[in-house]
Amino acid sequence: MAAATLTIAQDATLLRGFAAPTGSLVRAIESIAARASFRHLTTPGGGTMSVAMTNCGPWGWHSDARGYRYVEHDPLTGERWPPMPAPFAQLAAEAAALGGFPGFEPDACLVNRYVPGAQMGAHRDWDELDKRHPIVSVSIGLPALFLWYGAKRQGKPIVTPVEDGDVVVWGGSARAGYHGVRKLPPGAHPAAGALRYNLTFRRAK
Ligand code: MD3
Ligand code: FE
Repeated sequence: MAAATLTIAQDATLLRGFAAPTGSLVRAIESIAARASFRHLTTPGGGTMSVAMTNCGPWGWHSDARGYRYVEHDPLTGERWPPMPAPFAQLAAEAAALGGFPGFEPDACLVNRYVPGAQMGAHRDWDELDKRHPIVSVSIGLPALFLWYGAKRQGKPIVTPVEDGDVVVWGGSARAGYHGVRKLPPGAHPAAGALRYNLTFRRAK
């Protein structure tokens, strides 16, 4: 059970420590990455993302010169993405229910890996078919600052510190919100070393 729940914005809930301890999640991520390597995707605009990504589950998020989309096969290997571990799906469903979204069955889990200096600019998650489903985000390893911009991509964000084991559930009126992650400061974490991971669970299709 989460130690505390905090409302970041309407329909955006932070469940502090809900996924702790995270050692087993880190080991599961390492075994996913052994089959589907972390890679730095290119954006349609020609840039390269500072966050390295891989996926597990039936659908994986992908970006290249052609655009953003979900794909069933890892473009690096041609193989299906590694299966979503049952504890991942269960964690996402339990968190979603606590955040007010019962019955969440994710079919995609994007795994983000941040080294110090990596960041994610303001964007919204908009490649999923049915925006009525929430998104669940699990923070692992080094602490970071979530940035919440809301309806517009510009302006001053609400800044929320997130730590190892914290889970954010957002849907409803927050589903269309712009958000990002501030440039990761250096540090060391017992489970994840000098890294931050984020699991982002979505219903893609
Ligand atoms: C909801 N990744 O992969 S938290 C993504 O930490 C992505 O790697 C983030 O955004 C990450 O598309 C996951 C996203 C987030 C940030 C701030 C928020 C969600 C928020 C503030 C309020 C509510
Ligand atoms: Fe996002």
